[in-house]
Amino acid sequence: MVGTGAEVQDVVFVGGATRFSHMPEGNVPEVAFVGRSNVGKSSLLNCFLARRSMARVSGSPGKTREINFYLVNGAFHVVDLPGYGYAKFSRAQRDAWRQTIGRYVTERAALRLVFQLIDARHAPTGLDRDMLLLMKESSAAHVVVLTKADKLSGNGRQQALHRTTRYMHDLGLELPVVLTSSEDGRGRTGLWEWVDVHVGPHIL
Ligand SMILES: Nc1nc2c(ncn2[C@@H]2O[C@H](COP(=O)(O)OP(=O)(O)OP(=O)(O)O)[C@@H](O)[C@H]2O)c(=O)[nH]1
Ligand SMILES: [Mg+2]
Repeated sequence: MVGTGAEVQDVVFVGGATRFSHMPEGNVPEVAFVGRSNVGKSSLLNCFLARRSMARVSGSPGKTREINFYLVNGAFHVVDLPGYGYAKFSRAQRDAWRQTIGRYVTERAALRLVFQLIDARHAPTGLDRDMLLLMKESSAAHVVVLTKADKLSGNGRQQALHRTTRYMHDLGLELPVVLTSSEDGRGRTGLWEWVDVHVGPHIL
């Protein structure tokens, strides 16, 4: 069933928050998508949920401005975070976001799993590195997700996997890496498998 979209019976937009104190209360388990602006978070979230336009996608970076919560199958939240490092935001705005996202990943009790997205075509940036290291302080599981794999050849995809694994090894991290594309659906099953492991198979 996984990979067909049949595992998603129901998706409800719960709301958007700009501050930690405005996030939904309760202990519904959460799975978050984080990464640089324009890396493909909203697109991958739509692919994962098998919904064409649940989350807003844009060609220009900085589209997602709030932390958006979606309730899936009445069982867990999927969380779309604003991208970090959007150059057109002011320094103060970027610092504020960084703080909110940082607080979200380290303090949110319901957070079970973070998918950290990195563009498969590019080496991780300093901000990706900051997030990789910040996640050491989170109790949630952490999976690295390479995006836009459809833009690479088979050889390019292998190189991206090696480069990312080596980069993390140099940081003292051993994290799973999943290669994905929202265009062709590659890796979607892999994401669901990690949700199974960390949120529970009862959701399927
Ligand atoms: N070829 C290809 N393009 C993609 C893929 N995922 C996203 N894109 C494109 O990349 C751009 C940004 O996608 P979004 O999903 O809006 O990215 P985001 O990370 O949510 O961006 P912000 O909300 O601004 O942080 C859009 O033009 C998408 O169509 C993919 O897997 N393959
Ligand atoms: Mg977005």
